[in-house]
Amino acid sequence: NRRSDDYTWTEYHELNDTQRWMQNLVAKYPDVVSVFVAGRSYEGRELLGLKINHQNGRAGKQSIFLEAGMHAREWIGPATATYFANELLTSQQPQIINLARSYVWYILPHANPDGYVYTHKTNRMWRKTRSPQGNNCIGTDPNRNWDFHWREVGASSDPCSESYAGPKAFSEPEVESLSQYLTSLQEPMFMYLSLHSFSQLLLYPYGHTSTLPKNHKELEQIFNAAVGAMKRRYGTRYTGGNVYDAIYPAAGSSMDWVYGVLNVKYSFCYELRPSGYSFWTGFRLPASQIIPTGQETTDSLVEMIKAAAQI
Ligand code: ING
Ligand code: ZN
Repeated sequence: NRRSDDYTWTEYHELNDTQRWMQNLVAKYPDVVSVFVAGRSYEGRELLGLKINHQNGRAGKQSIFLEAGMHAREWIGPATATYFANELLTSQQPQIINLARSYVWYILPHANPDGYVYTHKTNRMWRKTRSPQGNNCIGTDPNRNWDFHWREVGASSDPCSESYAGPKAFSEPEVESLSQYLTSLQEPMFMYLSLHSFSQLLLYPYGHTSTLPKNHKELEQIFNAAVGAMKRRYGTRYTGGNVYDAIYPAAGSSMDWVYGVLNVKYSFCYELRPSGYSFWTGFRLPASQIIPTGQETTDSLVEMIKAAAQI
């Protein structure tokens, strides 16, 4: 299939290209790949994702859900999600082949498609959704809109704020429908992963309190394996920990909701490359770094999942 082979990781893609790439993968790997629609955005776009499920793999598999693109301007997230999906489908490495066959994979590259389109067409620095709110301001922060300790801390009630939590929990169709979709999945969920950028951090719950989650010892063990593997290939250094202490108080994220409400024991969020604090350059990671980021993040995910499976 020529068109799906045209898709590359040497540039950032528009939403339509990535959605077409996903549809082409179904044609290319009909026994393994299907697409799912986890709802629709405010402007009516599909929340389109890839399901990778090897029928000849193990019986009674658990799922791993990888979400990216919740924040529109964080372009390296979707690029890394599709890179990783491509690895699961094409890698010859035994560890990755094993990973692809051992779980049912759900990969959602664009959890906020309206925002992503807006960053291509109008404002590269857009973060939120695109639904009209009060005071003539647009958008809710979808990573403050989940119904778990909603708006308690680190989330704004000002519709013009970049971290506006929305008028109520699950006010955003993207967030509400994704939560419904997650609830509806048949397989028990082994792990939930959320890709953001930037700062090179690996985060785990919670964002609403400094009290550590019940299985924090396990989470720290998995964290150490994942951060160690991230450094192996290019020396890329990650830090992190629980959201509240490692970055800032932030209630209402997808990671915390999946952990706290769906009771998924292993829920993590990567803040991908680059390191540093420059607002202006941080979201504009050069396209030449997509592949290295994809490689090291794949290394990290392999070790993360291996460490979690050994617990
Ligand atoms: N950072 C995340 C944010 O939503 C985060 C940090 C991750 C908060 C997980 C809560 C839970 O603010 C970026 N860059 O978006
Ligand atoms: Zn983000």
